[in-house]
Amino acid sequence: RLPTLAVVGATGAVGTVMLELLSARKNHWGEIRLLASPRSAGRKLVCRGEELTVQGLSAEAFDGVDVAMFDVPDEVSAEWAPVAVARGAIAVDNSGAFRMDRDVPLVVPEINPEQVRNRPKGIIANANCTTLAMIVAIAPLHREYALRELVLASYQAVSGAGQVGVDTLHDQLSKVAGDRALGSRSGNVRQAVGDDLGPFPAPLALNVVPWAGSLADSGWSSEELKLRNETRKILGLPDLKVSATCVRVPVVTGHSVAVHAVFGSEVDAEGAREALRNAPGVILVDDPAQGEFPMPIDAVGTDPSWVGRIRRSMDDPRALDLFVTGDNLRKGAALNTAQIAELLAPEFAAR
Ligand code: 2RA
Repeated sequence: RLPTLAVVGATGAVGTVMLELLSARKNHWGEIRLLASPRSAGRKLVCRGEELTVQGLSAEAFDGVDVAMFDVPDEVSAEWAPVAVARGAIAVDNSGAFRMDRDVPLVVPEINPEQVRNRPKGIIANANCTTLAMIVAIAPLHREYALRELVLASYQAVSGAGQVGVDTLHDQLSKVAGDRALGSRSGNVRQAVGDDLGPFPAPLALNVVPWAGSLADSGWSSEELKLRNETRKILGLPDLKVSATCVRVPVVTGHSVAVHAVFGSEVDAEGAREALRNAPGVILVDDPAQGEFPMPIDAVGTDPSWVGRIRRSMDDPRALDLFVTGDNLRKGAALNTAQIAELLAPEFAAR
């Protein structure tokens, strides 16, 4: 039989992309049930060409559900994923609530698909969008050269902060548009943008902000720690050295990462390109002479991680520098969740 799928958080930024993906991908599902906060209950959304009515989140709403995807804030997942499991579902969670739990696998289908079977809590976690953009490109290089260290700088789109992030950037851009004096004198961009900074600590229009997430120990941001911890867990390298600086940039969709990767063996740029050409979930775009680079304006709306600017370090024959871009709402969120759920669907065929 075809399993029943619940999409929790169906009306959010990631949920919206999820409905598009479920409509476009090969169908694995019988009933699809859309769940959201009570204030969205009753809204009508289209999925697989069918109009569906959003139901309010409740324990009973999970009755008969085989797989429940969660695209909601951490605290909502922390409360409701165990409820879904208690009602008989497998939960696939896109929040940060369970990612580092020892009893919850952190799955990227191109890298560790077998781990979906190892789920003592009935929960499988999806990685953070910045980790996902980078890791699909790093894993094939790790297999080739044995990764030892990563030094990362992210360039994160405002949609990572949800629809409110997107609205904030557009509002700010309309306030600064056309004023050619802006940016040439300290303070005037702040004045033009005004006090409404949305979810960001500083204006994003005509600016970059070296901050994403919340303050963690010793000045690191939560986003920087996620990159480190999740990369270690997914690659099974608990001692991997990772230093990251996460930066928010005025891009609507598409997280990018500049990567300096040090390996255990000598690397060469063409060998790295070859490994990436053959890797699942990766597209190689590396022809600077023709102006071909991985960029968010091209990667948005696509499934793979775009990789390019591949160079062997001039100072270390074991190190590569490269640039990766991926759609943070697709592979960074909805697509990876959908791929995990699809790995589970065959379990129900025999029931
Ligand atoms: C962000 N990574 O870009 C976060 C979203 N999960 O803000």
